[in-house]
Amino acid sequence: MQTPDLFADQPLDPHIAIGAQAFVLPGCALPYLDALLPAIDAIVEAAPWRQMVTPGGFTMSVALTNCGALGWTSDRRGYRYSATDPQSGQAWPAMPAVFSALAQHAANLAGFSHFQPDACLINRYRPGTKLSLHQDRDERDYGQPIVSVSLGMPAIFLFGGQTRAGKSTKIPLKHGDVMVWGGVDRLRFHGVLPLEDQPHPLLGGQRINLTFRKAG
Ligand code: MD6
Ligand code: FE
Repeated sequence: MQTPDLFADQPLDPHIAIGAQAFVLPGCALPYLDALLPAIDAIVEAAPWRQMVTPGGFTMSVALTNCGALGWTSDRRGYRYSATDPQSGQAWPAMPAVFSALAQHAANLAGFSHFQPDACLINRYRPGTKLSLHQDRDERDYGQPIVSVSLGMPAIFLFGGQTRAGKSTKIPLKHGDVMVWGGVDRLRFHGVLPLEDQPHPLLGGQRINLTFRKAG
């Protein structure tokens, strides 16, 4: 049962609807930063940034790593989730508690309760790098949402339609913003425009994106 009057004078967690089941949660990650940034450093130490090759033979401009039980990988044979880092043969670093806590909090705010991510893809953008329009369809259950955290330099996120030809909306994302999407918006095309060089006070000349999924 809701008790509307009790919190009537408190501001709601800010959220911007960009689809029926897609939201930007501005600044949602900021309270987690003190724990989040050292945790990212530890993951990168164990599983360093690398640029992967797409099935089409192109090297991605964005560098990536993963944490959690499953990690997203790409090579000439295709895209897949793997329990091990192909570079080391070892399991990916475990998902830190602060990662899961943030992802669950954001999913709850967006109306997806009980989100339990088993994969976190970590992308690193440098000035000039971009991510072409794509769908996220390598996961088993499209009923599960995706939670995406932006850190460091700002970016323009392209939020497209259900087909590649659909019209895209440009969504500015800044340090600490979180996007959550699922349900009817789960397979929307999306991408990131080439990053401008606007160094960030904490993270310098990079944007780091954490994308949480329930992949397996
Ligand atoms: C990025 N994100 O923001 C790339 N995919 O760096 C994605 O490709 C993405 O942010 C699915 C859901 C949210 C995302
Ligand atoms: Fe994606």
